[in-house]
Amino acid sequence: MSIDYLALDEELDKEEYLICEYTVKSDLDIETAGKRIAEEESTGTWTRPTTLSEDIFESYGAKVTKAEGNRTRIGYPVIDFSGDIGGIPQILSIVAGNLFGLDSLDGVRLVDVEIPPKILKRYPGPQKGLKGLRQILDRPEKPLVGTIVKPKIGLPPKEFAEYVYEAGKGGLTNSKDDETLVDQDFCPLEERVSAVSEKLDLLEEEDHKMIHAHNISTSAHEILEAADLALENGARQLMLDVLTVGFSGLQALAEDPSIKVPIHVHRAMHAAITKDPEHGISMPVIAKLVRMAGGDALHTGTYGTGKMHADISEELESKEALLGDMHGLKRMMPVASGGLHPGLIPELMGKSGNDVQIQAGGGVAGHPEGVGAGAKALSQSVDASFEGVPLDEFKKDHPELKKALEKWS
Ligand code: RUB
Repeated sequence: MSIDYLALDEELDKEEYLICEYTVKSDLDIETAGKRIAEEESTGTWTRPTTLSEDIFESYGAKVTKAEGNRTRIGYPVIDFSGDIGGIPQILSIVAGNLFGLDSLDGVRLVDVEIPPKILKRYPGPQKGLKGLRQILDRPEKPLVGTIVKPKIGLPPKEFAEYVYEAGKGGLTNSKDDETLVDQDFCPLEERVSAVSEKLDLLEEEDHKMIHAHNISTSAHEILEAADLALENGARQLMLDVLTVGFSGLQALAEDPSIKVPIHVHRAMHAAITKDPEHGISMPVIAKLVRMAGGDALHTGTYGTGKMHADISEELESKEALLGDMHGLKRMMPVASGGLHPGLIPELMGKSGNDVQIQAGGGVAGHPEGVGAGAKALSQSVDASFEGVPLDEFKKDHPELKKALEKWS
């Protein structure tokens, strides 16, 4: 074998390679572009090192297995990821590292990653996942339906908890902190968790199961401490902003034996990485990494129905990344959120199916009759769509839904 980084058409043993697919924008032909990536991220650099032997290349060099159109597939030998430490940071430094800055490439996008069992076996993945969340909430088939307490910041703990209680009375199964709320002086974590837990206990006594995801996104060395604080005060679910915290923070939380509650994963900042169709990392890749790291529910978008930018085919792939087979890792709950209101639910559920957590902040708190009515309207819309009844029909017997549709349709 010569040292040229190309092994085109060579069928790589999928057990022995981690395979990545990239799209590339460059004046270089696609084979050369693929070769530059493979060199940079394995045994090469901009020039041939005199220290590089054929043996080293053969054992550790990445191989370009496909180069067609603007797509290249590169196989990284499993041994490049061996050793007891390294984890997801090391995987990313290899498959999504320097390559993004190579001057000869105007754009590179990591669109897919296939992680072989030899690597995956080091990751327990979700502890609860989709099935666990459904069991906790005693909701076997219907979508979970939730809210994000609004305004994003500003409510003191008591009012915050009252919002959650009203939302639960309105039929919601889930609620959560917004991604920007953590432990600010106006709503400290400890007081917030304790006030919310009291209300969730009350709802349970009234025969309604609901959980609230408390945001503990903080510096790595404080995450477990924040989790302890929340759990001591009755937290039933924790939440992390995975990209601002980092995958390692999520993994540290998910794999800690004291964490027995599900982890809701927000993706704030993802669009800086995922939005450019010619550069960055696709959301399905991030979804696979979150599943490895142990998240139980992850925001994957609203299929263009809500306020956030959407690439619908990537959203479907993200859903598959959470729900499809991943060598034994539990399935995760996809979360559809961002600009939703009751009028959008039938279209959303047409794409998401029933395995989804639907949540609305403004679409609950902005209801003309307040949070309780907003929660009812959202639940009614989910019920109607689950039963296949058009909203115009359903609203006749459901005044809260009728009011919501008058405001937002
Ligand atoms: C929801 C909200 C969430 C977005 C994030 O509030 O702002 O943070 O869901 O987007 P509202 P994504 O319901 O009032 O819009 O889920 O796409 O990551």
